[in-house]
Amino acid sequence: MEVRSYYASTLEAAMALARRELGPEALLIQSQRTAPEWIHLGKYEAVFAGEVLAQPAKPAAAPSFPIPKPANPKATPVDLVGRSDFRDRLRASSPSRRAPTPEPVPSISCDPGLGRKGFATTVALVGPAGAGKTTTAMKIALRRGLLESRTVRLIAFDPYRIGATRQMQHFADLFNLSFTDCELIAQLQTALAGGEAALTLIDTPGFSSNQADEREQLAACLRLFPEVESQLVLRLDRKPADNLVAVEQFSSFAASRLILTALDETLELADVPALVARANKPVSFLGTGQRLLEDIESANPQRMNEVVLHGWPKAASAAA
Ligand SMILES: Nc1nc2c(ncn2[C@@H]2O[C@H](COP(=O)(O)OP(=O)(O)O)[C@@H](O)[C@H]2O)c(=O)[nH]1
Ligand SMILES: [Mg+2]
Repeated sequence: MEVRSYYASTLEAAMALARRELGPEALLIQSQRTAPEWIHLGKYEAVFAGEVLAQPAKPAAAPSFPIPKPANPKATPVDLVGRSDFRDRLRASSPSRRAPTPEPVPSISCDPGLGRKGFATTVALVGPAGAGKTTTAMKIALRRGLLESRTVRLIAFDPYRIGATRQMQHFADLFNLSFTDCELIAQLQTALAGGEAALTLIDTPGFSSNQADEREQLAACLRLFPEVESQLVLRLDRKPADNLVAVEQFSSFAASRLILTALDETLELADVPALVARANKPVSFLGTGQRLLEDIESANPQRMNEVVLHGWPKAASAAA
């Protein structure tokens, strides 16, 4: 696993360079305008993590990540987290730094929490395929785990797609996190019964509509563990009707919060209040892009108000 910076005159070009060298599974950790001392390399920097492909299409035009690489590659993540610009950008992107807007929307309840009271924080991310469960788990692991110096444990359960858990495995390797890959419900049960961390995140598969039995089996397994809180992940660029169906389909998980992703991919957000009302649970987090570091926000009513009224990214610029 390598962490590399790619520089180019546009962000898209920097990302294309990274994908060519690290492949489509590479994780975008951070993107930004290049710091003045590196500006000669390109106006934009994209920091990616991934495996260098055996035969890149072209020799790397990109320099390696501009921090000294330790002899032990496992130490790289610590350096990444310790990088001052990594932390500064996180603070700068924190919603709490943004000017509050006066008009709350009482109809959208928000509760940006994790886990159940009285238990070690253990959260299962459930929802349809492609909703952003895996990405959000990694974002939460970074923001609410590593950067708050909490021990993090990742559990991935996805027996249905070959290689489905590989991306999370890469992520865990990169940041030296405990990772358990479960292919059977029994393995998941054993994993939940043992092991401890301040924050445990369980990534689950996106069941198709003909996998109701498998879905119910997983829900029943999670119910055996009172410490597990399920959060339902829904993608806002889906048809509103499909999200309403998903709310019903995943009802046996008794999710206590909603995570809404892909805010950045749609301007049509007028249905969000109705969706949240139907789900009858507060919104905890908003996914606003693919970048693991910056593209997650804690939900709050004012922010939801802006987003519903002005869409994204208008709301973002209004709040910045
Ligand atoms: N634009 C955008 N893409 C996202 C967001 N969250 C996840 N994605 C992307 O959506 C795709 C599916 O996400 P993934 O986490 O694998 O979904 P899962 O099947 O629910 O685990 C990936 O390409 C992610 O990078 C988001 O908030 N905005
Ligand atoms: Mg996934």
